[in-house]
Amino acid sequence: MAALKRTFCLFAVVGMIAFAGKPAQALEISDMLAGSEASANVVGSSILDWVLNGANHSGGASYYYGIGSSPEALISSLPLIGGPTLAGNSVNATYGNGELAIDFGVEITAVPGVSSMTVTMNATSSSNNLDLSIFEVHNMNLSGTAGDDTIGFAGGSTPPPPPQPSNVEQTDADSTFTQNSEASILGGVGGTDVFPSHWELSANPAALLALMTDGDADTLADTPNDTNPIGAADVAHAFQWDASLMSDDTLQIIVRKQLRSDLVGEVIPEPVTSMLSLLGLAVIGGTAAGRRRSA
Ligand SMILES: [Ca+2]
Ligand SMILES: [Ca+2]
Ligand SMILES: [Ca+2]
Repeated sequence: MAALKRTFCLFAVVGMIAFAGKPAQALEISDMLAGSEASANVVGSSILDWVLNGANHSGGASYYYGIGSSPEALISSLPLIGGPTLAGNSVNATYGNGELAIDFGVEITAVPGVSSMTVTMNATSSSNNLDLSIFEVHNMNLSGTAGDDTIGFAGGSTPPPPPQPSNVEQTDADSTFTQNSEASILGGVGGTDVFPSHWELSANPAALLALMTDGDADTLADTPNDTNPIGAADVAHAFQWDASLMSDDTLQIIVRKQLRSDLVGEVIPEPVTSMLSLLGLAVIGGTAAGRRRSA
């Protein structure tokens, strides 16, 4: 029954996406080993869920881009110019237009009790002085329960002011999620930066999402600026990577996520409205006041 409900939800989401003129394919990637299996459904630049041993631990992750003072938009709102290529436990697609091409890839692996997910984005500019921001909004709901999670930056990941933490950890009684990332200009000078430009950890996933869908350009608030955890609550996180690209520069961002849980569950589908909100297709009221990105 749960599987039927889940299928129905996906059809509904795909139908809405097709109606909205977005990429219409929901692609399931999975890794299955003896004693463990993990899977995720990817639609465009959104990852709808993250199932480990039958329990869904994610309310969804979405990836957005912004240029200069233009509003953020889903990466997959750009025209599809390559893929999607589905290869069992990974999917890749390229979205782009005359000034920018973004290769978006997701890979998932599993060993007993642990699933890892890597999201890789390669953004290549076709023009000089392209002020690009890439955003992630990810609402993990560990163990399938949204209200009892705590999130914070792991100690030692906070560099000198302004703090630019990297290692985020979310926990509840049964499961643990960790994430870090790195960004670099491929072939450029300056090496790899493990610290995102901006961040927000929040007990209000809808407010984080609203920043991406409110029609203006935002800069994440850099909160918290310490390692004090937030929760227990329905917590979520957002990161922002900024770069000024010259023609043919490629900004590479690699986001590494790990989920640990011994929970064995039955998949409980997210409400369709929640999925649509995640994809930025629903109208969101009560949005936070816009914070302009600096030029
Ligand atoms: Ca939970
Ligand atoms: Ca915005
Ligand atoms: Ca949550």
